[in-house]
Amino acid sequence: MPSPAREVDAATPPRAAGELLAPPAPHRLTDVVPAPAQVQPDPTGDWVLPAEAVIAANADPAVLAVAAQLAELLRPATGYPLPVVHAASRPLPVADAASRSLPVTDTAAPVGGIALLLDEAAGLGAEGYRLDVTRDGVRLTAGTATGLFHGVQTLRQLLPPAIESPTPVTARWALPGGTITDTPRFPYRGAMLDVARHFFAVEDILRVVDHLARYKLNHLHLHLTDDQGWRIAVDSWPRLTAVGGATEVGGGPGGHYTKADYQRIVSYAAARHITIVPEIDLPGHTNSALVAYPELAPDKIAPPPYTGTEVGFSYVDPADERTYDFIADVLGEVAALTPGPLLHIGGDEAFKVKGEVYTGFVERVQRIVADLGKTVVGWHQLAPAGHVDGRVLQWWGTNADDPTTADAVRRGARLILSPGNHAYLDMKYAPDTPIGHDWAGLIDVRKAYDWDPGTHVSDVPTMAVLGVEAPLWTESVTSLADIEFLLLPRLPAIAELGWSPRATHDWADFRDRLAGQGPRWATAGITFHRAPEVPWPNTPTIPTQRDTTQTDTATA
Ligand code: TNX
Repeated sequence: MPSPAREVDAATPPRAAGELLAPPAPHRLTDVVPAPAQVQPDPTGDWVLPAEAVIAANADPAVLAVAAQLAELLRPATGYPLPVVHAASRPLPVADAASRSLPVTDTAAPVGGIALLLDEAAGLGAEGYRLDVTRDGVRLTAGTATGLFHGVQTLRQLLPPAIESPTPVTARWALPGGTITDTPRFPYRGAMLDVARHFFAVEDILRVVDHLARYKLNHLHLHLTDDQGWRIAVDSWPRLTAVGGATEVGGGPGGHYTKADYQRIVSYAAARHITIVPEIDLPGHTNSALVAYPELAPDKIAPPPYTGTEVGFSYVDPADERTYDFIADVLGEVAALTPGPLLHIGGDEAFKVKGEVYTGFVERVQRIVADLGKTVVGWHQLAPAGHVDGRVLQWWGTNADDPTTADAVRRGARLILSPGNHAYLDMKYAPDTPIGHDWAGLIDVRKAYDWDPGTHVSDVPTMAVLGVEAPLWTESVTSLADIEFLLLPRLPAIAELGWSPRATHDWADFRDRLAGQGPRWATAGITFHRAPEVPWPNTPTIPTQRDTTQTDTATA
């Protein structure tokens, strides 16, 4: 497994004195992933973040929270105090005493600072933002705090990669001048993590949330249950986790999330403008539930726990009313913990529940979800079942000619696109990739990038496409480093398909912008795959410890 590329490249010659004196040009305004909708560079507007900069924000709690997040992103590497102040005039009651003595400006766009401003009339929609970098400072404008949050991710990428350093470094914190106006192509942009095949600690999930946030993804789908383990606490059926949660692929100890754990994930994600989509996979992929509650099994006999990687053998009894009590209880408790509107009921690979028995089962479960006030999502195997308001199908096929799904769309379903041969993050990059599958083919970065969610499935109009999702199944994935290795650099490719206008689609351009992310990941200590088709910079940026004899103005 490649480890983060942090080692110092001993072969690099010392830089010439002239090179050190000449300030490096800031990044180009276009060096952003996902590609922004509109970029108007203004070379006369380059700006360098000064040590005394303030972050001014509207006196709206959600905006102030984004301002605080921006400050937290910039403080470790810069070592600057970056106090958050009201854009109006008054300083905030910040705990940090040093910040109270700093001058507070009266203007909405303080000279020498960064302003975060809500402007509902700016026409930027639910998630868009505008970023203006001028010689006087930076102004981020959006109609929502979510838009400002996405703008902060752009701002972060426009600073030198050393901004990712967890400790102070000496750098010229330059931003390229100009204006970015940016809104997403699709409203749903997500990733999925299978925590059932292997269990992952809450901290690992929070770190995945951070990776999603960087690339403006807004949904994290958690595959919470499968044959090998049940991962979410359900008070009314406690053996699901006590018994069903104690296994995983390969015979490891498994684990589960308490309700408090799950709520921690939900609120951490919400603070990053990401919605959790919980999945309870039904009627198949249920061996762990059957081990815990044999009454749900068709033969009422507890199967042995399963720690292999086959699929399609287990199912809850669709002919027993007790099964629907179970489902109503489980979905009720999960819905109550989940503020987001979507509830995923799986539906895939239930090979032993066929025809009308399957569609009848799905229709009943869809009604249970609707009665809970949630919108149902399921894998596209749900397609033949009757429509229910708002229903969303997650398409994971590899043959885009799928009349059954197209027909469900005609009956009102919307689609999330996760084509197995482009978006599946558990597929190997190349034959020698040490982990992952290849049943849907090999997926290198170009394969992940070169498709169009808007036109991918035959006879499905772009209007019916809610967005994209990159699933990561974890049969062969056992650590956070494994997760990151498969996620990066393919997740940004899927993120760009979900966010950027189709007109920006260009492999050569994407490849070059993606290459610029490598030094950021390396500096932040994030594992990634050095995909050979991406021109990664030869020398990863090595954060140098801040030289305290050198002042910021000397380097600026
Ligand atoms: C198919 S994709 C599955 C999963 C496996 C995955 C492995 C889908 C809805 N079902 O159960 O983990 O393949 O790639």
